Amino acid sequence: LEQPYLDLEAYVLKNGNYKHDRTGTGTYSTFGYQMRFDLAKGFPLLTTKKVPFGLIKSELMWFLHGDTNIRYLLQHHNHIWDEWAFKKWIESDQYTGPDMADFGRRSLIDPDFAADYKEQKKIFDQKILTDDAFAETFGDLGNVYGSQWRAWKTSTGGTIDQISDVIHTIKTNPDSRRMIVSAWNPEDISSMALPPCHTMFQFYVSDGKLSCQLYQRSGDIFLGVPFNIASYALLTCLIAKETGLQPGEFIHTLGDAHIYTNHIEQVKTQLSRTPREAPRLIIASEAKSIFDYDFKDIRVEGYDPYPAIKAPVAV
Ligand code: THF
Repeated sequence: LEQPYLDLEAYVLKNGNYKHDRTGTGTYSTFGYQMRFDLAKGFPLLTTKKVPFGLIKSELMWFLHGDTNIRYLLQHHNHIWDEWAFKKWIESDQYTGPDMADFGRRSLIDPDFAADYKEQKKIFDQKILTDDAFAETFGDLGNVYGSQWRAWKTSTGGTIDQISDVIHTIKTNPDSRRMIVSAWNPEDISSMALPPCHTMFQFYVSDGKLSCQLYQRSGDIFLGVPFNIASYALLTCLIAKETGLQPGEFIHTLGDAHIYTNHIEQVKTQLSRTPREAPRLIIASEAKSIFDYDFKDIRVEGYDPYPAIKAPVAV
């Protein structure tokens, strides 16, 4: 099931163009690439390295609740968005600690700095969890996915709940060719720390099956893309259940698909492994709606991955 992903890694290793990037790390990249995953054959959580499904679940719940504050993620021991909030904090005039400029890159090359960073990050996380006013100011990432999905701002001062609307259309007019959710709001881009990577997605119903295609403008192949595949596969399965359909395909279309230069060895390790059988997704209870799932209601069964492969995240 994960072969299309391994093919992508191999393709970019072989054919990627060297490119400088925003983060100063450097990447090998290709432009325009598509993968297809048949969700009837299993759940596309990679087996060639351990991918933490719990983090994927809490991130998706966070989006679906329309939440944009990392406090929820921290409460669920999920740190994948920390760097973006931390950046806002250290760049503010309220921050008086040691200089943390360019912390992502410096912590990779300077062990003393890395220790300071870890300490400041711990203080920051603790303040987000315990200080309401602080969390409100520095934990919020602005108009990221949760807000665009559930409360897109209109020019007349209202909001649009794109997720509820698309579920309604799937139920009432499944042949529609307009079942689209957009996270890309041109008005907000200039004020965002990280403009949305998952730009828009579209649903398609045929033969009692629900498919989803994502257009992702930029994909960090080693770290981000495995999360993205599992996350949208989970979203598709949840919406299929909610609308009385079977899961169909997840189609992942990438714009700039890149491997960071400091992930090359990790990619080679992963490609040396033989994929195992994909796990199955279990959605236990009948939640009232897709917005009401409890953590323990959603799990994977039969997941037997190779060990995790550590890699630094570019900020
Ligand atoms: N920034 C970069 N450089 N890559 C991304 O994929 C990315 N994201 C989100 C926001 N900024 C990004 C966050 N998604 C990990 C996974 C997904 C992320 C961010 C980080 C990560 O580090 N995963 C580790 C495990 C982490 C853990 O166990 O805590 C891994 O090995 O998979 C685009 O979605």
